[in-house]
Amino acid sequence: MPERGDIKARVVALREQLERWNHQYYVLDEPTVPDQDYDAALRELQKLETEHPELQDPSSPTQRVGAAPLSAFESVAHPMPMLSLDNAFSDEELGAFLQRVMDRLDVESLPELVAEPKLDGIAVSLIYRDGVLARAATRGDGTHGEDITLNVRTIGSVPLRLGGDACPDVVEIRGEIFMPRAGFEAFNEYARRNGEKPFVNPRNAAAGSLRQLDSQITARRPLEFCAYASGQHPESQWPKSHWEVLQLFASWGVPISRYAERLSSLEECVDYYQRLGDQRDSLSFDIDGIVYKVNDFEAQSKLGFVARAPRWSIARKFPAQEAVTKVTGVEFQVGRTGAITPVARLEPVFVGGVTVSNATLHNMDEVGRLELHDGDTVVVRRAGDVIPQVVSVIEERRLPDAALIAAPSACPVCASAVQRVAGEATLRCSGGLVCPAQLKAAVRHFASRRAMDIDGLGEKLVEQMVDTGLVRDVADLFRLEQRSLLTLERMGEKSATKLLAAIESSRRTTLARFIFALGIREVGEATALALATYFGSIEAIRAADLDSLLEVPDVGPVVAQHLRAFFSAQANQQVLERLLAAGVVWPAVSPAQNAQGPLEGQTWVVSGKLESQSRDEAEEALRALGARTSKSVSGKTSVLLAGPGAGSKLAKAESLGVEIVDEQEFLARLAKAGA
Ligand code: 9MJ
Repeated sequence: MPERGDIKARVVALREQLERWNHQYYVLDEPTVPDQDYDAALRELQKLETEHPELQDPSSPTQRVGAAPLSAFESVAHPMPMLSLDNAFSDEELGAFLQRVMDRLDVESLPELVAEPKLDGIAVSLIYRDGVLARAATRGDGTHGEDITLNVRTIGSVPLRLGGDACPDVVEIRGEIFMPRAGFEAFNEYARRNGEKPFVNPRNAAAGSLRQLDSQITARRPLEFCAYASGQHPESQWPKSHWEVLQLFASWGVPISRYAERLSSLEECVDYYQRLGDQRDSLSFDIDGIVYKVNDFEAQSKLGFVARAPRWSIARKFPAQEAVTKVTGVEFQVGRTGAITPVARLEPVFVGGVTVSNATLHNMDEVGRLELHDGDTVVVRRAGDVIPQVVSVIEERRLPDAALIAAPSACPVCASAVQRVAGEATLRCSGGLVCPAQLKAAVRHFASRRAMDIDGLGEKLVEQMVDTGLVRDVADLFRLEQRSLLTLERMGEKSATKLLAAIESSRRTTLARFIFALGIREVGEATALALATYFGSIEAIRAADLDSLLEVPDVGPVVAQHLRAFFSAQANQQVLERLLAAGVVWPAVSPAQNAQGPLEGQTWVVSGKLESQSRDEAEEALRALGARTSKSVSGKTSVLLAGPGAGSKLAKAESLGVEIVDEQEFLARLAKAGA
């Protein structure tokens, strides 16, 4: 039986170890131990605390899993009011604010400012007593908020104990709790699959997660914290500026924004706004503007407050990503695989920096969940380059006799029966390539840049070719003649000659591109590449049975079924024969069955925004070539693929001397590896 003192020492050591790992994982974004080691240490600590209740402690990492549910949140007073910010909606308004600052301070030149992204989450106050998180509260009305300590304890990036050498007896740290976009998407995907209502946006998701009386629910939500201000703090030995406070927080292990910068002119402020605005879409979290703050505390107190906003700070807002408009109708579009997508036609509305007149409704489940009626007033969201979406309906504004939007029973394009696979939300037209909509989409895909790359075969042209019956399947493209092309509208001799030359040169392709171009369900570029690398020939892929298809990295049972279904359909076999007879060729690929992928042994990290594909797709392509992929840069990383906005991962890779490649180089390497 170990001594009680030994047990206590072990408990303390485990807590320190777990908090250190937590900080490395959540704050520094640099995991240092495998999940199993973390879980094993946590379980050991949980066991010791259960066996020795006298050693339990509210700041123990075991508390991060949540506590017993509350019946209500308590109202708590803020030691100092929590302020909101005034807004500026143009450079002129920002300039006027800066001028007022100079006038009030009676100075000729602008004092130093700190600029930081304005996080779109929930403002909170964290009070630490003797370095231990003692209370967390929402902003509420600014003077009183709700005590959400148990919920906030579950958030991994909130230190339960401040690190560093000296921390004050009492200090209040203020900041934002938010849900990163990836966590929001994953959470909503999970909610949709389980028939729960998805959240409208990451901000609502963060608010909803913090509002849980059961902190074990909050513990399962992907929330993060970022500090941006102090509240109550000791008078002596306190920093003289906002910037220094941020550095002090960081030295205690509290996450701060890595985008904060010190600026000293209107030009620099405008430039910062533009730079962050350009990065806005590729950030991993939502921001709705830039906050500028006078850095020096003495200047701040000279400036003081008006109403509930400080005179030393302003929020310059970005264009709103949500707007309210009316649905004028719902159209059902038929995609390449027959999937029928409901699209809302909207009264044009300016949102996310552009005028939007259509928004996706995803599928009929989503329409059902929204209970969308004709003419409904809705909230539309357009974040980044994501397709605009209808996120919610304002029921109070529904017209009295509006009709509920119903699913079509026949394909709106070819009138074939509509099918719905059990367990799938998608409606599908059963017409296959008899359906002009599916055929058009198949031809467009076949000709697209990353497939057969037929230059000049645009959407309008494909439309005409299918409507006039010139093209009945993709193989017909290789039988087009100058004479028949000239019958199409707006097609002159010159364009026809050019198009025929483009079709001619597209015959020489790669096996991977050809497989991708066939448009087999769920066979994207990465899977096509994996199939080409593994089998080496179209004959081998056609002939492969389910078992051998499942041997291919990247191919699971669903994809294997789609492949078998595609290659066993007689119509597809005929098209394939005709394509090969038309002289589609590619350089021989030596089959890699049983051999290693060309990137075997390498670990890649993908970061920042890519032009040609999403990060997930790039990772998939790398894995198909045998590489390992990881989310964080470490000594084990072989190559970092860095797009714009790669940020801290780029800095880390540079400091570790990890090879860094841009997207162009990445595509060149994929091509060399047989893509
Ligand atoms: C946000 N939301 O990111 C402040 N904020 O400072 C930042 N909010 C703030 N600062 C004083 N970065 C009051 C609010």
